[in-house]
Amino acid sequence: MEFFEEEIDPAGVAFRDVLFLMVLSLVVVIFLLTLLINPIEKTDEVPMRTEIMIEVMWPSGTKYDVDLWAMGPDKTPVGWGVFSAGPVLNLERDDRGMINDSSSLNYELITVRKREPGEYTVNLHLYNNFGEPLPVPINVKVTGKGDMGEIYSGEVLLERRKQELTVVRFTLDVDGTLMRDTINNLEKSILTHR
Ligand SMILES: [Ca+2]
Repeated sequence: MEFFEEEIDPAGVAFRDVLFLMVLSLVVVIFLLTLLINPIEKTDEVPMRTEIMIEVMWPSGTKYDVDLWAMGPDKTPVGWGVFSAGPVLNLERDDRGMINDSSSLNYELITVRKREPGEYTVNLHLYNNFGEPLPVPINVKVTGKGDMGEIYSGEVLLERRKQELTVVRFTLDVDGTLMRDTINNLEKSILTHR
């Protein structure tokens, strides 16, 4: 019976309430301290300068819907529907051929705004050729700022609808310097990472 009495003892209940409030306060204080120590990164701190430009262009006035896709060291694909990955990659312009397009220019652009160390992959995807003849020739240019200069420039062919093609891969070292001997075009799918 002693145990039962203790259960309904108002002093014991009050003590538990106080203890609960103390623990709750401690949790709140720890949470606030964590926020102060690790402030949430504000989006306006994303550097707006372009470090690397990835440009693609295909015949003007045609209906092909080509998609440019890129992936940086954080492994988040950037392309149609996924416009930016962290502060690093950003799809600045998507072109859907003739759809919603008052210009006959077919051009897409992804920029890299921060020289994050690691590997970058640049792929093309022929979303739809809309009856236009295949293959479609596409001009790709990857240009780095300053001493980095031209990373890739050339023409590639997409031969069938839904084809994904790796155009170029390159790696930046810990200082953000381009490692020229890493430039290659070994196939690596980005779309499978979506
Ligand atoms: Ca497109």
